[in-house]
Formats: sequence, C-alpha cells, structure tokens
Amino acid sequence: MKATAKAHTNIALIKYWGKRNESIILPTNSSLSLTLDGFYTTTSVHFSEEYTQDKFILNERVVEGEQYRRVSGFLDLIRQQAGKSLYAAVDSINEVPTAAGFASSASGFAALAAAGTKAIGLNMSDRELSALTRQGSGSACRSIYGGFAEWEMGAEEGGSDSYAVPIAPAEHWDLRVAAVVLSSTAKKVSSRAGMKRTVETSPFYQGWLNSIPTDMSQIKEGIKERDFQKVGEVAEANCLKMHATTLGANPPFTYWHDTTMTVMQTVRDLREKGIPAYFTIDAGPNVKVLYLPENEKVIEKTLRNIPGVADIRLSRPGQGVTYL
Ligand code: FM0
Repeated sequence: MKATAKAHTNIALIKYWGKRNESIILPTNSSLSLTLDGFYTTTSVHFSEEYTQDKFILNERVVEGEQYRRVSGFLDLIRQQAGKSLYAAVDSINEVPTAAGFASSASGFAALAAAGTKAIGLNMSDRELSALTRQGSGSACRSIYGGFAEWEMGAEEGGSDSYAVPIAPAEHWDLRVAAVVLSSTAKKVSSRAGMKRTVETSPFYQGWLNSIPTDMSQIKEGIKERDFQKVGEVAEANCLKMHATTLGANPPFTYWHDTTMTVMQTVRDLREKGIPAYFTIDAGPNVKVLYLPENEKVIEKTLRNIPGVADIRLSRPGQGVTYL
C-alpha cells in the first residue's frame, strides 16, 4: 500500500490570518492564493503491517520531535477516515528552500494528504482532500489545486464546508512571483502563534475581518479580467492590513526587518517608473513580488541589487496535486 504525490506551495494574495477552531483548523476568514511551480514537495507514503510505529524521513533525514508528531497526527486522521490502523513510512523531498520564506507546510501537507489517502485506498474528491489537508496546515488546503484557489471559510462547526475551490487554472494567467530572500531570516513568531496572539489581543483584528469580503470580491474580479493593477493593489493592501494587526497585538510584534521595508519601497519606486509590480509578505521578513513576464529582467535585476538581499527565486503559476 504505497503511493507518491507531488504538491506545490502557494502564495496567499488574500491572507488566511486567524482560526475559529484550532484543533480541526477552521479559519476566521476566507483566503485566496496562487500555486507556484518553483517550490514543491514530493512525498511517498507506505502503509504496512510490518511497521510498529510511523516513520518520517525528510530530505533523507529521520525527523523526530514536534515535526514528527504533526505528521503522525495527520496520519491518524487518514487512518481514522479509512478505518484502518496501519503505521506508515513517509519519505519526503522538499524543493522549498526554507530560506525562501515559503512555508514548506503548504506543499508538505498537500503532498502527504494526497499520497497518504491514495496509499491507504481512500478515493477522495478534491474537496474532501482539501478539507482533510486543511487539518494538517490551513494554507495547505489551497495547494490541492493549481493556479488560483480560494479557501472558503465555511460555517459548519465540524468543518465539512471549509475547503478550497479552484478559481482559475495556472493556464488562465501567467502572473509571476519573485521570492526575495533576505540575508537574515530568523523567524521569531511562527504563523500559528502569530495569528493566535493577534486574534486574541489585537484591537485591529475586527477591522481586518471586516475588510475581507470586499478584498475577496475585488480580487476575484481582477483575476477573471486578468487586471494586474487591480489584483496587485488588492493583494498588497490586504498584506499590509494583515501585518498591521500584529502591531496591535499584546505583546506587539512585526515580521518585518529593515530590508523588508527597503524591498517594499523598491517595489513602489518601480511603479513610479512605470513598471507594474506589487508585493506581498507572509509571516516572515521575506517579500514576494508580483509582476508580469515582460518585466522579468528589470524586476530581477532591481531586486538583486538591494543591499541585504541574498537571492531572488522566480516562479510561474503551478499545477495542483499530481500522483507519480
Ligand atoms: O498563507 O496553523 O497555514 O494564507 O502564510 O498551519 O494552519 O502555516 F501570512 C501568513 C499561513 C499563514 C497566510 O498559516 O498556519 C496564508 C500565512 P496553520 P499556516
């Protein structure tokens, strides 16, 4: 009982930032992302009666501790759904450079869910797979699909209507993303801890929530019309609102470094010069820059020249989960 799946990471244009249920991961707001071809995880899952416990190998190294417990806990969900009690060997190769500031958990849990359910003999719809993946890591539920995907927050207490749906495939629009990797990237507050503190203590949090429905309908229009300015403006503003909530938290915090702000200003300067580009930032100091293919050269060169920038990784829209 073995299967292998590949899943790509995604970058949120409307951020998931807050949970209403932490154990089965239900969000306080809907979110929307673009799946990226440049960063992915390939995972094999092998269930066998011969195993006496789960085993997790990542990039050819045995993983223990918290990371192991998260994977093993997720395998419990798969076993539960299948009504089977077999242990598994999980073998993952991560092509998501941690330093690039992408959560490897998105592609990681999407690939694990796809390979795990197939290996144990479950035949799931994309929606069912997305709802399951969500319980490993929220943002991962969007990586089931290629291109643009929306995670609908849902209303059910049990989470049956909280899953991602496809908005437009990768072929719809060649929107590019440059991941700007900063030289110093120590992440002090995980996204899980950061969103929890913000939900519980930030007086700005309600303002964030109130702004989501408009951002969501605007960005969906923009994607449909391939209107780069509209999509870029909404995504950048949404990112800034998310990061504003952290300044109001108790204790307050920010994910930004000085170079984060330099990159943001460089993107604004590019726009002033007539080169359309917009930024978005997740729960860390690295910046992702949205641009169009015709401006790739100037975007890459400009970003590379910023002091404190270690690397630039370019990506196109990517595909959803595939089985190997
Ligand atoms: O991706 O606690 O999925 O929508 O990246 O595992 O459910 O790691 F900018 C922050 C990702 C959050 C926005 O959170 O949290 C986004 C973020 P988990 P995740």
